[in-house]
Amino acid sequence: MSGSERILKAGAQADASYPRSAPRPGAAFDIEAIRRDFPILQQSVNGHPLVYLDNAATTQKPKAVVDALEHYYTRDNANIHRGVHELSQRATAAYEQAREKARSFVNARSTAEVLFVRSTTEAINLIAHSFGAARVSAGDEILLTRMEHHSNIVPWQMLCERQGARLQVAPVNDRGELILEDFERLLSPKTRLVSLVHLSNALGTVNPVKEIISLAHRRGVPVLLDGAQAAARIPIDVQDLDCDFYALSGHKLYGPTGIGILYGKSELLETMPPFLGGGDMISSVTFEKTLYNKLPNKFEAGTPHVAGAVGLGAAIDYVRGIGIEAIAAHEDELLRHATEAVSRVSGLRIIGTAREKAGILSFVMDGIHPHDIGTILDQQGIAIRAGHHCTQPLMEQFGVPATARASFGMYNTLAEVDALVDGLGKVREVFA
Ligand code: C6P
Repeated sequence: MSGSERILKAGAQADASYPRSAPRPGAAFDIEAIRRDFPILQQSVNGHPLVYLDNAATTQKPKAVVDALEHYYTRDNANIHRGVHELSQRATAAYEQAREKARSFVNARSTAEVLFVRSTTEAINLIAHSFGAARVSAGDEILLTRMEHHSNIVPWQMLCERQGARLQVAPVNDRGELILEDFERLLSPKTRLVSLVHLSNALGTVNPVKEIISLAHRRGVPVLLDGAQAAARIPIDVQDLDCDFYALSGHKLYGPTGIGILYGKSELLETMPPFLGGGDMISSVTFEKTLYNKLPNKFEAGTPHVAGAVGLGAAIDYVRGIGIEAIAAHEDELLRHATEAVSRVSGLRIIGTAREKAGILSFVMDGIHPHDIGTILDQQGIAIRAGHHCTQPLMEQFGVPATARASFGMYNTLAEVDALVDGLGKVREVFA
């Protein structure tokens, strides 16, 4: 039994009274009903109905999530795992119930393998520190790919500096696909870990992660997947993937900011030292020696983001109510339609044309800076992102400093894609 399961069983039962405005599993994909669940979408921006196409940066939150946060703060708020009083028992139960939802969402074997963290960024830093300290020495190698987000580059560079290890980087081709033969060639007896993105935030490429994991495991190398973009678009089954670590951020999964999930195989987490020291991660402390708590608490020092976990639990309920497969199919249709339509805009080049793509469309326009594209679209109420998307090495490969990026969510419509394409026509006119 994990530390948190023990605490929950000794304490209050999970509160069944949390608001449940999530749709029923299996309900038909009703885009208008979904849109009504997101209050923020019902507004005008710069005199136009808001068209929110910046979902890779962060998603909007359904009312179910906002209600769960309100319910928690107006009824249950207390510190967890500590108090004997009613509110603390309720808050603990709500937090651990959210952990069980997270476990089920990624299909981990046990809640002991599911850590709450702040974000994908924190999850990767945790592994770089903790796994890095236990398993990486001078001369060892960490294998990444060229399409990584800075969050999956910088922590490894910092680790390499600390330990005297080296980064290896697997290349991508001109479509933005990982070159598997090169990846395989770079797996060496010195490789201690492979860390790669499941779904690229800058290109939309979906990596063949199962194949990659099996290549790495044949050489005894564990694999961390950065699932920041995949979590809301691809069903995750960590047991089927057999990945060793999986990181995701709640705010990209229709949940709150400041909360994320790190899955890790218990046999690895058990052998890794804690990341942060403090309250809740110990079983006993003397000035001579500290004994650490069981998993997952060993990796959750201090008061966690209880409300964030509760909100993320509500987001998971909501997303599962709609169905990840249904969301993926809807976003595929939006992406297909958008790809065809923008291809007719003169002077527009799509960056990232992988055969396996999801949810994200990056592009540049001849002679127009992506920031200007973003600004002119904003004047029409259309929110996209322009920049390097924290993937500067990838931008360098494509010979651009930045791209414009439209990224889809479950509530976007084909009409919104058409509004984007019309908007790009106006961008062209302004710069004609
Ligand atoms: N990408 C975007 O593309 P945090 O900030 O920790 O929640 O997520 C970091 C992160 C890690 N990996 C990938 C693949 C990501 O896309 C992101 C965040 C955002 O707009 C912000 S740069």
